[in-house]
Order: sequence, then structure tokens, then C-alpha cells
Amino acid sequence: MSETDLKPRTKPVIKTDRPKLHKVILFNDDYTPRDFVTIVLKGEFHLSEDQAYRVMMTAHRKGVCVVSVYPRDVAETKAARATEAGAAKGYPLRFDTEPEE
Ligand code: TYC
Repeated sequence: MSETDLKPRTKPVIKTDRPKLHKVILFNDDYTPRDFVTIVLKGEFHLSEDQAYRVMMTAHRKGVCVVSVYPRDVAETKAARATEAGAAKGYPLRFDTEPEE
């Protein structure tokens, strides 16, 4: 290497965007029992009794409620598992996912 052939002093900084988090959304329906919704929220999303009750009641009153946010694959798996838990009992309980803005 010649004397004028200087190495760059710092490593190049590669900026990568953080992957978007995805919301898991709970939808109200007229058939799934409130207690069952609360049990699913506690079991699949690790909400406390109080948190699960509040999320369930918000969906019940407003039609939808954001349960939590996760990386896309985790959000999709949890939404599918929670929806399947309702379907296994014959309930139309529905969870879906949506990317955060
Ligand atoms: N609306 C249901 C009932 O009155 C309870 C319920 C709450 C169902 C929230 C779904 O996401 C839901 N039994």
C-alpha cells in the first residue's frame, strides 16, 4: 500500500430500517361468551385478568380492540391460534393483524 493510499478510518455505517411491528386486532361478535374471550386473551397473549377483561370489553363496546403488537410472524401466528381456539368451540371469534403505521 503506498503512503497516500489511506484506509478509511471508520467502518461504513449500514442503515437498515427496523421491520414494522404488526397489531393483533380483536373483533366483536354476538356469540362468543365474554369469559371465553378473556380466557383466550390471557392464554395466547399473556394478558393479566384485568387487561384481558378491559380488551374484551373494549371490543364488545366499540367493535374492535388492539390486543398487542409483535413482529409480523409472531402476530400472525398468535392471531391464527386465538381464532382457532374459538373455532374449536364453534365460536366465530376473530383476530386479525395489521401493520403499524
Ligand atoms: N359480544 C360478545 C357477547 O356479548 C362478547 C365478545 C366480546 C365477543 C369481545 C367477542 O371480541 C369479542 N357474548
